Amino acid sequence: MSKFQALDLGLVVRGHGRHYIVEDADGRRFVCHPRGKKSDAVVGDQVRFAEASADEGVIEAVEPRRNLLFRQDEWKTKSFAANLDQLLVLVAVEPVFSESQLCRALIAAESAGIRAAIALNKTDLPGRDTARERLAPYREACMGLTVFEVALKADREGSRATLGPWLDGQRSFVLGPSGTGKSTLINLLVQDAQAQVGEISQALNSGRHTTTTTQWYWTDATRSTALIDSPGFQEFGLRQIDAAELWRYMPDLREHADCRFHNCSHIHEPGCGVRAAVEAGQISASRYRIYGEILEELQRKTW
Ligand SMILES: Nc1nc2c(ncn2[C@@H]2O[C@H](COP(=O)(O)OP(=O)(O)OP(=O)(O)O)[C@@H](O)[C@H]2O)c(=O)[nH]1
Ligand SMILES: [Mg+2]
Ligand SMILES: [Zn+2]
Repeated sequence: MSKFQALDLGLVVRGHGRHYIVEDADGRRFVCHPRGKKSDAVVGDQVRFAEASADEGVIEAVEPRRNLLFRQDEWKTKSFAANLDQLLVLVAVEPVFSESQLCRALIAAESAGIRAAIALNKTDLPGRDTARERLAPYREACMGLTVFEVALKADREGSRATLGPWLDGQRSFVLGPSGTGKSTLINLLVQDAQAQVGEISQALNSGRHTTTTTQWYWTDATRSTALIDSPGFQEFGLRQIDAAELWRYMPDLREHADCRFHNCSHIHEPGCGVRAAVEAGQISASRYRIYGEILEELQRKTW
């Protein structure tokens, strides 16, 4: 029997620098510090912890993870969360989303083995048709993804009905650029969440992120459905991915990677199935362009 088995098992629901909020099986919450200097727990982790008082504890160990969603920029690795069932990438009609960032988030999920869906928010705004068109290559017919359309603030009931069934019973991470409505979604589905929503920073046009920490919310009293709110991201490095493997994490490229050379980079080789599919309009030109950009970035890696 491991020496940790006498300890409480808890779920990390929030991380804040050197301390964590850990929830035990009864829903009690503890402010926990990690034993020793190193703190590598992330939201969604199961941890073994020792109670130090009624509401404080010490994390002794992090249990093995089922998966970990993270990005790796040039200088640092940023873990989003662990042990997820699914990822909801939330984009909006406004601010206009970067397709490159959308691709990157989806690649990170695919390589971590986490299923994903996209939701387009603020469909009450006039740019809706353009945004919808830009998402066409991601829909079921092309890439097998579900693309939801919602107006989390303008049509609360409709949005709840659209997303509710997909989220029900799952642990979903909500990821997206700043200002897309992630916290608005949390507030819609979680009673008393009171996640701060970005009216103020938007009014000042300061470009500041409203949400600054990743946080776990249960939508129901039985704690079977969870939503994880996160700060908007700007950078999304994928340095964890081997350049030669990149295409495997883009399902539309993967589907057509029937190439003459087994180590085809799908950029310049003759007899490339991916390029043929791009020319035939079966792979979107913008997705292929983004593939090339990310590939170049990964090939420039200096280690
Ligand atoms: N027009 C419109 N605005 C919306 C809708 N949903 C949310 N918003 C607004 O979008 C702004 C940003 O919403 P937030 O929920 O704070 O966005 P966020 O993704 O949490 O942003 P960060 O925390 O900075 O990452 C707020 O002003 C919301 O009121 C919608 O359906 N339509
Ligand atoms: Mg937010
Ligand atoms: Zn090829």
